Amino acid sequence: MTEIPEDHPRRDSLVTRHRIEDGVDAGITSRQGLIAQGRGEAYDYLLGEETIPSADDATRAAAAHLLLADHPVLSVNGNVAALVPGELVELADATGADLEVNLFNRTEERVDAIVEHLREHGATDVKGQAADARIPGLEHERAKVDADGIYEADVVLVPLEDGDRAEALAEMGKTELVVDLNPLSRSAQTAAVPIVDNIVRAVPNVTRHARELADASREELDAVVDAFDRETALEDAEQRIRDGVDREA
Ligand code: PTJ
Repeated sequence: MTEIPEDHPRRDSLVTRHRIEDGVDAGITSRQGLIAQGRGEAYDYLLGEETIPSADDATRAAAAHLLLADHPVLSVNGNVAALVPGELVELADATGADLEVNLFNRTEERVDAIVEHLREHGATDVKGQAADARIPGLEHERAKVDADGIYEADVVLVPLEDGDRAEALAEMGKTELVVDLNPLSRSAQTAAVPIVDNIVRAVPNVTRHARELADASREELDAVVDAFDRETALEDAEQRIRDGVDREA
């Protein structure tokens, strides 16, 4: 890999891109993951490559949902595993959530490689290998989930995907927290909490909020959830992308 100078104006973006390339080389990320990363980069560029205020509100609401949940699960695909493996383990620790590998382009080799990769980053228990249940109404491989994981979860964090699983999980009555840089994507549009931000900023941000809220009462957590408005968050992100400025409060 070419050395990227510390002062390169697009350094963060290039480092992130190389992490996806490394993920492909390591058998963690699918080749389609390269294309997904390119789409994400374009939206991130238009968002100003920063966490906009409404995305920060969304991460706080997501943290509150995870802390209120009986059984929260963080779903992990090949892009997410390449970009934020240690950060996901920290979020799971901060919220008591399970980690579960769930892939669109599923192969058992790639599931095993991601489970191993997460273990190398400190995870003790990673679900997704049993795949002994199915999400109703989905024909493709992403329907395969663990019976004691995503299948029975009440709150699921769903980062970077194309939307039909998001819709199917919503139909199962689960609360979905979505991370996606495209506010118009089906998954962002379906989510109870759409976090329109780069996964590399969003996951540490949810962890920070979860730690701040660790001693909050159920009433206080409910108030954080109730104060969040998903439509406003989606409109704010679209406004930032279209006009480069935030909406007036
Ligand atoms: O590992 P697998 O087999 O489960 O496959 C994972 C990918 C991501 C390849 C698969 O789910 C896919 O093809 O997704 P899509 O349809 O390309 O959708 C990815 C969405 O994530 C798009 O809306 C992108 O804008 C968004 N995205 C890409 N990179 C990031 C992102 N959102 C947040 N942070 C990113 N870094």
